[in-house]
Amino acid sequence: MMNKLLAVTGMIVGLWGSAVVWAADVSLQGQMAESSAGACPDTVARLTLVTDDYGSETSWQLTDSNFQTLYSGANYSDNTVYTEDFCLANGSYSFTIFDTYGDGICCQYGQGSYAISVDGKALVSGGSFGNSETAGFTIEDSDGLPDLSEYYKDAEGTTGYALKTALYNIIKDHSSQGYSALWSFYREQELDSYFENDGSILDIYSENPEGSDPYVFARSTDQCGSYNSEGDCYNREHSFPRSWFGGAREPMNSDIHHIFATDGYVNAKRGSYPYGEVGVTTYISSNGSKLGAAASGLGYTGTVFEPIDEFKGDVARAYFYMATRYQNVIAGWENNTTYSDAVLNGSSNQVFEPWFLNLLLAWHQQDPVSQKEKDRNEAAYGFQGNRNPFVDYPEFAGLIWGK
Ligand SMILES: [Ca+2]
Ligand SMILES: [Ca+2]
Ligand SMILES: [Ca+2]
Ligand SMILES: [Ca+2]
Repeated sequence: MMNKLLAVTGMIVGLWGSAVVWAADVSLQGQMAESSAGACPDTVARLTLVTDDYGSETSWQLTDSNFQTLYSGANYSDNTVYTEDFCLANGSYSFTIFDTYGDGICCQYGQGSYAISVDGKALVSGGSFGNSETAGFTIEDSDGLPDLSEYYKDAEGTTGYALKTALYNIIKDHSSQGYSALWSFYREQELDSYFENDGSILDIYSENPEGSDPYVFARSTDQCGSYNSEGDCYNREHSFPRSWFGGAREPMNSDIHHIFATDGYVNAKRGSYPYGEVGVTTYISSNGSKLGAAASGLGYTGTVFEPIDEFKGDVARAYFYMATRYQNVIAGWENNTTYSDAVLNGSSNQVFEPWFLNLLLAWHQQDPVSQKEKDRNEAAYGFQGNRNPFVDYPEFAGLIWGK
């Protein structure tokens, strides 16, 4: 696809590099719009660029949310109208225009301008700037469904439990690395590059996002081990407790997507209690993770464990992953323990009891996907060969479970 896009850019320069006649441009633009729009499965956005008296000073680029340059242009003639069509999947984009002289393209030496529009409606526009100007915009097409990347193509156009099943088929065949390999993942990947950025283990039960941490774990050397109190060592926390799936059974027991490095002592406090919002706190960790009686109105009465706000969405998306990756077997886990029964409803599609599903969806909304999760998902993909779809496409949760 990149080759074709680059070819389109090159073609425009070739065709119009010396064109100054407006009438000729119009007919060429018409051909260009038809040919590229016809080949675009997504949304066609059109750039209209009018150069000023010094067209050669102007260049631009269009980048996606991963900072990849999708389109670019340069070497323009003076006082000329150019158009170029972009074929864009749903997502966020940045358009940056440059002027090498530093006086923009309007309005001292000509009346230059730029605009990007979809169906004739301008998303961004301008012309008066200095060395450069960046304008962000978002593309959403009319069916309301996300345009999926190559990994997820087989799920394109599906919603509800059909989407969940399509995702299951995409992520189900991961390559389990075994339980001890989790240590090497933590050593290389589960590191604080986001808060203190000190390369220590990033522990969701002790990280204090607003300030310094109560204690810090050196990777490898502070692996558990035995512990008597917080800060002694870190171990491998099955956010989805292993007893719920029947013990140390693979591949669940070693599935990195739901197993986080956490303080051993806090992990033991959490035990296999359901996550939930605490009403009366009986234990609180140094970073504010709580154990206690469920808050009234939660729809569940019993002991629950509440991570801090910063990591609520992280665990919610780990649960969405579990419900999807193991949808072939998860219906059979309900009666493994009292707590699995409290959380699971015995189905392979909805998977969760209503109170718990509402909680997960709320946490998912309140704590959106962070860079830490994106990086971890990418690393997990390298580690075991499958992805957490709910990190890549947060909208999947709503498309599957409503809300
Ligand atoms: Ca830290
Ligand atoms: Ca911190
Ligand atoms: Ca988070
Ligand atoms: Ca149940």
